[in-house]
Amino acid sequence: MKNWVKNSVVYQIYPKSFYDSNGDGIGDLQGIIEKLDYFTYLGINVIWLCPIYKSGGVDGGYDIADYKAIENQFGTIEDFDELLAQAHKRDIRVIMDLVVNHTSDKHEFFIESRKSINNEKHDWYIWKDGKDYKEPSSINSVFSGSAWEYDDDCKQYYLHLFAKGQPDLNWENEKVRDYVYTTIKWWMDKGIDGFRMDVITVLSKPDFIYTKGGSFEDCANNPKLHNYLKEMNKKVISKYDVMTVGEAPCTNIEEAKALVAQDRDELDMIFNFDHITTEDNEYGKWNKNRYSMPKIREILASWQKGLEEKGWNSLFWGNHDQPRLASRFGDDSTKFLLEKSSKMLATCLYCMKGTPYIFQGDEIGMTNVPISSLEECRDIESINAYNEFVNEKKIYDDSYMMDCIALKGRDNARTPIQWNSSLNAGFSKGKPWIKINPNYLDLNIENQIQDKQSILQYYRKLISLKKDLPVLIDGTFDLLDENNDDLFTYKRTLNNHEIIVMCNYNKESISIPSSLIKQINLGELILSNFETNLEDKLQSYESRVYLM
Ligand code: TEU
Ligand code: CA
Repeated sequence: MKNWVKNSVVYQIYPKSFYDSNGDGIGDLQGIIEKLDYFTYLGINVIWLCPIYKSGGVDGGYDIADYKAIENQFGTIEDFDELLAQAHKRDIRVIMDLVVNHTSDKHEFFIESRKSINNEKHDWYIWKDGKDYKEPSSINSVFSGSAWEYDDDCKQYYLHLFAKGQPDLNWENEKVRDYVYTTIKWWMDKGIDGFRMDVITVLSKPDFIYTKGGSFEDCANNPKLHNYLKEMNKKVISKYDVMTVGEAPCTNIEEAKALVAQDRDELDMIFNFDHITTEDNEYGKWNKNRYSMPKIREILASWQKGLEEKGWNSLFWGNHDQPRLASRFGDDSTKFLLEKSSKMLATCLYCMKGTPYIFQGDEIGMTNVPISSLEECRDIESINAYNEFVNEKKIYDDSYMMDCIALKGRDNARTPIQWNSSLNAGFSKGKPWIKINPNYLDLNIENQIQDKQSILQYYRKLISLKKDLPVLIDGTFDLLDENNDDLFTYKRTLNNHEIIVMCNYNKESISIPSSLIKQINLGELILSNFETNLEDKLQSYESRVYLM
């Protein structure tokens, strides 16, 4: 694990919603260039760009039609080169999004592949004959419906774990792997600093998926995955000073160790989702369940311990696929509670061991956006789920499904960044591609730069603390007071340096156990989301960091 990776704080940018420089209502690369100083101001040293490649336009850029061309709406490859140079000038590294489990159906390779079963690109994808005029097996797409789609030209079905417009690549085919490695090399020779790798754990599907069927989970972490990742690392990644983080849904700690342990020569770290899927039920995320802190504490602590010796954790609450952190895990019911809970959640997670990933807008406590009709939705996942649950299976009625989409839909994370209180929150001079959260008039970056007590200013302090204190980088993690249903308390230890972090996950004030009072009285309070701290109580969503 390279030191710069361990000492990094990554900011995830969803370009389409970050900043629009040319007034077409769509965020773009020149817009990111204009805002680079903002990352320096925050203390960010790595930015992760969600896909900016030519795309089929069905899944927010995650359906790539040309891996070496920039989608027109974001700009040109020269704009990208300028962004990279300007970022590097500011000691900001740039990692890109590698989406190679599938391509767009508009990719020239798939256009070739579907022409006929004898086409030389045919087995670059996963084609199977139907069975008695039905799909080859029973497996569902993550975006509703069957994961098989029939093609009239070559009279076969192709697999798509995601949308029809996202045919899965056949990683068994060495030509596919070599093409991916040359693509990675092409981007690394341009000077990028690494990749976030999309659904990297499902590259190798087990054979029964094609005959009997199964689930998305069955496709994760199959044996050949490690061969592919070792090959990718050996042939290209290891030749560069870069970082890799694999998106790894359905991955347990043992499987994670096999992916990120240094001696495995596969990935630097992964995103696992255990702590952000605790509310799921038989209908996945489409419910109104609220999380429980003790459950999340148990999960986060087990990952801290699980990867302590071998491997390295990523630390994230949200991303472009999750609802807004402040609404989902925090309390957005009043400005005061939004501020306190946002600061507490950042403290609780980012003081743990691992690399923090901050999703754009969470540093100012952006909240879920009020969505009342399907017309306001842009995300294929929500739209398809609505049709499945309301129209096809009649599991929910319109209003219940719209409530679930308002709570858990991915559009919540994709509303434009709220820069200031001017037209369109200062995001664009044109009509934005997606609804802007009406709370931008007060909840915006400009206001929070001025306000010393803002969430933004707190994030700046937290980020600099994280980078300044070796105990927060390399210290071990141990839970304290672990059966307390209200307080999440842990310590970090490095030689004789010790940090204690205490977080109240409740709106109500909670008394501090006397055993803890004795301990913290020996320390120095170095960070809190309250200016006055009571001797024996933590106030609403109060967090404290003590240097012992
Ligand atoms: O996400 C993988 C994935 O499983 C997501 O569908 C996510 O877990 C789910 O939407 C949460 O409800 C990656 C990308 O992050 C996502 O944006 C893409 O839609 C997906 O892969 C396909 O590329
Ligand atoms: Ca634009």
